[in-house]
Amino acid sequence: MAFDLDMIKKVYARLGSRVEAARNATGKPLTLTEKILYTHLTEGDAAHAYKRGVDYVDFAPDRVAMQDATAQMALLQFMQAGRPQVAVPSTVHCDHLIQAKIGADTDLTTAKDQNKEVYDFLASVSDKYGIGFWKPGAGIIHQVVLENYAFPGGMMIGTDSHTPNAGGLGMVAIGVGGADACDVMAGLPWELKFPKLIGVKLTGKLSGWASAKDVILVVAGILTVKGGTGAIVEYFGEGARSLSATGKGTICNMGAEIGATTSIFGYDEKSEAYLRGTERAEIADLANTVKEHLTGDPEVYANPELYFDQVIEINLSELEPHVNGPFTPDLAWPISKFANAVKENNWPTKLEVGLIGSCTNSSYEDITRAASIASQAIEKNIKTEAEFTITPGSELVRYTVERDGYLKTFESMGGVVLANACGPCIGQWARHTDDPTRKNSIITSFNRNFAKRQDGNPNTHAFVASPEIVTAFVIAGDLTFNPLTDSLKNKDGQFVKFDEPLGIELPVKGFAVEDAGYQAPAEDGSKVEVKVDPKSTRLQLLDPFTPWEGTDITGLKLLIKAKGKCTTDHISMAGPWLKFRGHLDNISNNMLIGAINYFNDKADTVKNALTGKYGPVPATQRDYKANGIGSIVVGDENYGEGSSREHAAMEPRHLGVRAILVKSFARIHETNLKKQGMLGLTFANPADYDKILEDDTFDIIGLQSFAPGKPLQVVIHHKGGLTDTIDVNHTYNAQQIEWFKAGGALNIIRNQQHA
Ligand code: MIC
Ligand code: SF4
Repeated sequence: MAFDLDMIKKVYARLGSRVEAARNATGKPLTLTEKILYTHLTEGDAAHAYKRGVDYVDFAPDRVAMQDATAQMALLQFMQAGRPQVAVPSTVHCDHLIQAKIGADTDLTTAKDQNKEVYDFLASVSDKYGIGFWKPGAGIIHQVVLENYAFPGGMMIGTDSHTPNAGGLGMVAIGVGGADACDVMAGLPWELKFPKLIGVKLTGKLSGWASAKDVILVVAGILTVKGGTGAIVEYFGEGARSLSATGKGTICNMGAEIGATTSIFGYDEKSEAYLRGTERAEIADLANTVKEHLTGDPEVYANPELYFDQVIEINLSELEPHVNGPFTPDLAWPISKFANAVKENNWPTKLEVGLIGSCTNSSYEDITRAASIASQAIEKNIKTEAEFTITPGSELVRYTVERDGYLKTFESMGGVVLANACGPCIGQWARHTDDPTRKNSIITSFNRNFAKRQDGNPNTHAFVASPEIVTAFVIAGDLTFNPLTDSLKNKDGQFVKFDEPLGIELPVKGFAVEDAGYQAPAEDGSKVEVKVDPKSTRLQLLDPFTPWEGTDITGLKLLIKAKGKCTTDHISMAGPWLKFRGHLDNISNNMLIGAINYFNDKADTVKNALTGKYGPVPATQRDYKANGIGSIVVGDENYGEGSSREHAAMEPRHLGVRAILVKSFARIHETNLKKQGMLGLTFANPADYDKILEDDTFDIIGLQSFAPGKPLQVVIHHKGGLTDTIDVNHTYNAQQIEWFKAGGALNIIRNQQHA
């Protein structure tokens, strides 16, 4: 049995008393989110009422999940912590490193061969430290976690920003960097600023083309990519209870795109059915005994405005399917307005490729709904115009939908089934195109659509929609087509319309699988040896970062002033670079190569203050490092949005950048910077961003009295002798200041170990 029933029993055993204590402490009825958070406080804290968005709080999560692209760094750090075994149940999932090129079988074989060294490393580290290992081909982390480990009322952290997917099954599941995972696996508490709460009340019931995906597409439009920052989004109402558990998972998954800490639904009959359907009846039985604590208090849902910081209401009965994009997931278009938007903005109307699947949308229900559209292409004799790929989320789903004939349906209308992995979603896509300089359109049922994300091509306009809408567009091959209202000409010259999609939530014959792809760790891992070849280009043991020098930091050069959107994809691109995720020095060659230089509007071209010449960002920074000179990076709003990858923080740290100064940060990235001993600072006055000039040098002042809540100063020395002194804010608490001083959180654990 993969899940840990004893652990769940322990959580449920303290649930009631923790809820009671928290009700008394706050003097109020509680949301579901609060109940779970209070249940997972480290011992002794339960009687305190926390200020949302202000107080840092220590939690003890029940589980850790890591995917292969981030697990390498997480485990390289864990190996330095000096512990014999992980302190909480943990798993590794091999999903990100499989490139989609030809089709599932060939691609998987190629991946196993090309990534052998990394897979062997992950498998042996897992074996040694007691970590469950999901082999390549087993599926995408979030789908596998939902099917096997997520449980109502639990708390999990995962080294991937879409970890919140498990919120669909009532778990507080939060994306973090590898250093955070390392702490939790080492048995240390995990801290988080007590989140604000956004309530989303769902009324009515979905029908026709509208799906769970459209709920989050609409929410993304309302809240934007920053709107969920610092908040947990809790969904409730009769509409919430009408959604399948996997539909709920889709909504929580893509909550990452609005920057939310996580999203969650309460336990209900749909959750119970899903637990039973995935062979976890014991968990359903247990959950039923504490049901009233696995949802918010009735008073809260009756008057949500009194208990949430913000409330949004959506009527599912009136919900229109949406298409979001291009280039950002929060540009939301109702399908009835989309054709016009495409024409007005001059986006390429011809659809070249449609892609369904990914961790967001690859449930049995998703596949059946998409297949019900695909089968109409065959029945109604319509030619499929665009290319079509399908990535199942897990071997369990893949095996079952193959058995039930759905993969065949896709294949017979021209679809290609890819390996159970991230593939095109993370740029692991060898897309064949005749001319990459041509503006072109693709549509996916994934979650992210930043420039270059899927195929590395800045000319690709990527849109996001539900799998059934994607499938209809693939058949039409035209983005100005509205599948709800328009007709298509079939091969017989007749005009035909699509019928509404039909889906099946859970397989009537049950799920089936031959080999789910799980490998349990050794009972006693002490004899297992983990080898890293010193000549490897893919893995490199970590050297500790140097501690703070104890003085103000002066004479810093400006590495880059980034303009506009600067996501983790801009800071540490994925795709071809994924292969270096376990080798800090090699992956540092991608540092900030996607960021746009404010002064020349170009990517990867910055002025080297030592030579006056323009060159690539990583090479320029290596030159500063070689000369013993530090630097700073300046950025705009929501810097570091997107992924949890801590490489985006470790690379600048490794190459000698001392501070990142921006208008605002995305949560995970800000924490990652702190963990690695970097200074993550924000302009007290955002307009001061405009004061930063290309030839400036910087001093960071006030570090000797670095204290929580107290701004620091940055002196900007302009060319010609003028200076500006500006206030910069930070959110470091006392503990995080210690991380900075020690040169990174890991140095503290390591020192404790050697003490
Ligand atoms: C993503 O969707 O961007 C990823 C790839 O899953 C990342 C993790 C990574 O960069 O490895 C995420 O979302 O955290
Ligand atoms: Fe993988 Fe894409 Fe999901 Fe990230 S969003 S875990 S890359 S499928």
